[in-house]
Amino acid sequence: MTGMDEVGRLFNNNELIVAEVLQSAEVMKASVAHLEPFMEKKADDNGKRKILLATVKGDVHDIGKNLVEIILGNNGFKIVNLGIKVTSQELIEAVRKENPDAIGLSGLLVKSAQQMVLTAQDLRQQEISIPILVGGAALTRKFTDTKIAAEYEGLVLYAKDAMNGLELANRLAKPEERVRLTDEIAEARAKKEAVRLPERKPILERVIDENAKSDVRRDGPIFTPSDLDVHILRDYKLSHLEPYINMQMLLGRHLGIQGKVSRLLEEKDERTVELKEKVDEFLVKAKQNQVIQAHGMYQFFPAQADGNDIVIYDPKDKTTEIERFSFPRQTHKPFLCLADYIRPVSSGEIDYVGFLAVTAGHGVRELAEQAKRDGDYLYSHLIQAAALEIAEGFAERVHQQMRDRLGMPDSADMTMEDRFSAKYQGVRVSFGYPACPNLEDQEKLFSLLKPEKIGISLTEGFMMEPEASVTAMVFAHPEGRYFNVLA
Ligand code: B12
Repeated sequence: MTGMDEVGRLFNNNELIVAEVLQSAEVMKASVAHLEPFMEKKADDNGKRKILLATVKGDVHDIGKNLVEIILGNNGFKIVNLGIKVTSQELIEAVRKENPDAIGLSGLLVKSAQQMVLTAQDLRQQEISIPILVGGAALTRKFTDTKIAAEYEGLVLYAKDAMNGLELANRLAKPEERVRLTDEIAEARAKKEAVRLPERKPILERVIDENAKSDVRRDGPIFTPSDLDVHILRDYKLSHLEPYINMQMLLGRHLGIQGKVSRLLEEKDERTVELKEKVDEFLVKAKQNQVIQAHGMYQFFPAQADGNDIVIYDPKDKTTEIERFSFPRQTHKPFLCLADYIRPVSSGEIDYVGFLAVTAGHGVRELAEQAKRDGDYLYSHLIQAAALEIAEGFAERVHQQMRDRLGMPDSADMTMEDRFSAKYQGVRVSFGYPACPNLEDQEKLFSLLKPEKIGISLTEGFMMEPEASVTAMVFAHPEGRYFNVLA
């Protein structure tokens, strides 16, 4: 079996493991190099197989786009990777220069999906109509069909993951399949159009009951932090973060193991154990060579609730308003709003909220790029995936320290599993997630905490650079929990 056949087999296998594909792509490197002249020729001859890949303006998401690059690149497509934060202008220039057969657009956030609509408009204005493949965590088929495709002359295809992207790209490359694909898409969209349900009203347009109130207790004890100083945790030891890495996310979501990772490890499932060993090897290497640099910070602020707002006061005098967050309230029972977790202004008592920012992403992009150039695809993906999950683990760790400072430490028998399931007192929410969906609030958090001090910056799309970064707001309220204001 040739390397190419081997990858083909894995792609056709429903039980596919991302890591296996990447390893097999490594095995293939030699044969691909051998085939390259042929592929280039094919690309130049009929111009069918060149794809421009870009993460849209304002977005630094790299890992998803890179997976697509590796997988398509090892399947005979010539990929021109334009990188992250690519503006329409840069894309248009690249289309003119490279004359590709398709464009692949990636983005992590809802804002990036909206940016794809603008990008499609800009391309159309320049009379570009080659097919566009779009993908990203916050993107949906519906948004693609109703919003992005509506602004473009050519085909716009939604890829739910990299394998699906490959399948679509393969179909686009075959003229008769391309016609069939175009027909299928048109038919599916027409069908949906015919049975279209009335659109749900956006959250702000829904009728809001002014008197809606949750039952959250407003007069319980106040948890006062030990200080209101800025705490900076530079070069945090990876060995201290290791227990906080969620292996279900790393091995499951990022490396493609299906099922409960802890159970599979207990049962000594061969593939899971093998991959876990690879992760462990990576972590040993990362600790020795400081491959991952983890920096974090947190601070508590005096605060009060004013209706659905949370007012933040200057830590020095606890009376001067320095920031104000407005949070949406659920339009259905139990009518929760984050402001309910803080003492109201009317109580006359000062309460507290905390903010944190962490990153584990410095230098990761460069290392992943290098590994990709060396043909070490699994390592390239692993370093990015590990950095993302280390950042999330670091947020968990910092949150635990903050609970200690609030005088409400976890019980001695709390397991990491319990922490991942948020079975501690209080709640940690991140802007952009369902209880506080307004990503623009990142700007306010940045003005309060100044995560630039640990090397995190905010893009025009309100995304943090480096990619492996997390921010959060921390509440001590015993009833604090996750909820969704959009549902
Ligand atoms: C893991 C995760 C994280 C990780 C890693 C993020 C990352 N870069 O992947 C960490 C912890 C770092 C993180 C951070 C944040 N996150 Co987050 N995260 C997720 C989660 C749970 C999964 C994302 C994931 O699978 N990533 C792995 C990559 C490989 O997957 P992917 O990008 O989807 O790419 C695949 C496909 O989409 C497709 N694809 C992608 N691009 C392309 C392009 C082409 C051409 C093709 C063919 C295919 C394709 O192929 C890829 C491989 O199969 C999602 C929710 C979800 N269920 O999707 C939320 C989610 C993306 N996060 C969200 C948010 C809000 C954040 C933060 C802003 C929170 C915060 N305040 O800190 C930050 C932003 C980070 C930053 N740098 O600014 C929101 C975004 C919503 C919004 N309002 O925009 C989501 C949707 C959760 C939610 N339901 O609200 N997050």
